[in-house]
Amino acid sequence: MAACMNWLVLSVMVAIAGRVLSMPRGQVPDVPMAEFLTDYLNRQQRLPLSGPMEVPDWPSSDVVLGQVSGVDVTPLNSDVTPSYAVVVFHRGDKPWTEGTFDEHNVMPESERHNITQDTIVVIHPDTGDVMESFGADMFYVPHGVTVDKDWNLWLTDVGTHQVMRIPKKETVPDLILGEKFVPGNDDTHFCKPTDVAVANNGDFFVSDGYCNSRVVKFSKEGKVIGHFGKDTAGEDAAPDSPYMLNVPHSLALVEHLDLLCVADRENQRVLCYNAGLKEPEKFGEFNRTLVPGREVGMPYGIAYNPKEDVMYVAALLSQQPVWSQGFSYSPARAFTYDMEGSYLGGWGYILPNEAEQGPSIPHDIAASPTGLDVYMADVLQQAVHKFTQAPADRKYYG
Ligand SMILES: [Ca+2]
Repeated sequence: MAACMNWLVLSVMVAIAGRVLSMPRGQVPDVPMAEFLTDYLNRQQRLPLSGPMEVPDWPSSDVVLGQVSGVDVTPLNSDVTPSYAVVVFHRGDKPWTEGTFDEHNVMPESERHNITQDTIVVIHPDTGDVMESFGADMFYVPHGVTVDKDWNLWLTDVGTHQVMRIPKKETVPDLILGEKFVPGNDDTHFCKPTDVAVANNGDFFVSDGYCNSRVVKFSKEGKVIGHFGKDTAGEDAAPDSPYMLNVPHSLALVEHLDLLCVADRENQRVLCYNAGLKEPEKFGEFNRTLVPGREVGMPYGIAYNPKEDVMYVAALLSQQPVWSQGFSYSPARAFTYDMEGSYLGGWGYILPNEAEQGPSIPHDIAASPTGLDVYMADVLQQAVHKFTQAPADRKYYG
């Protein structure tokens, strides 16, 4: 087993080293955070490389996406085929660029034209074909997508600073939170909200976001219950405090533990708090560190797999294969942790064909309700990837 894993690492390294070695010296990417990288490489050599393997040629070639910011899956329905579907949220022909916001986090008038393509694409988990698409002329800067147990879609638009709910089989929202184009930090305003997590009892949580540093809890009816989190850059900042956040970017609920886990992206850690579903008065109490600071880079997306009782973390170590110890090394983009915070392995390597297409940012991740498959959105590659643990589909690259 270990030999096989070493072979995998070597194959990936050699494949990408070959490409980078053929590049002019000036194009060889700089080593970011050299010390961190050495530690990272050591850990990857020490620990088993295990995790889902990428399924090639998924989705089908007729799936054309812009920047893919979000991915989630529908609940399981074993009575139909497929038993679940993959939902992707993307930015069509309108990427988030430097000019999208002014210095006050407001979209200038000149930027306020919404995306004319269907921003929500539902994909068949097996064939990779488009099953359905909608969401044209509704969104400005798509970000997070979450499907709840009743098949409602929860979407965040960082452009409008709003959170929307679209009911099952509908294409227009029945709930909109936040004031359109107006950033703020109170019960009726967000500032570039990133993600939503929905509990089985209907309570929901919003990570808010790029310019606020808080997580807000709402009742089923959309009434604010409470919030936690302060800005790391604030006056009373204590950078190591678990209550100081810097871009809470993704949420994952682990209901049987009554935990809400938060990808604290710029602090490069994943922390879990009491979700207050069983004991409401404890909402927001820090409970545990799942991924310690700087262990795997910036966590963009997190997803809990209840069948395996593990958390998947999509994180960015570097946008490029990195150069170290005479090799170009393509970092893993996804990691598995158990709920005690033990590192179980890295996976989701940038493959040579992807590396040729330019930088990669793993922006969101979702675990299938079967517990077998994992989907990862890559915002820069404008792609969604499928990974699987089903042995028959396993494929090693080299
Ligand atoms: Ca998501």
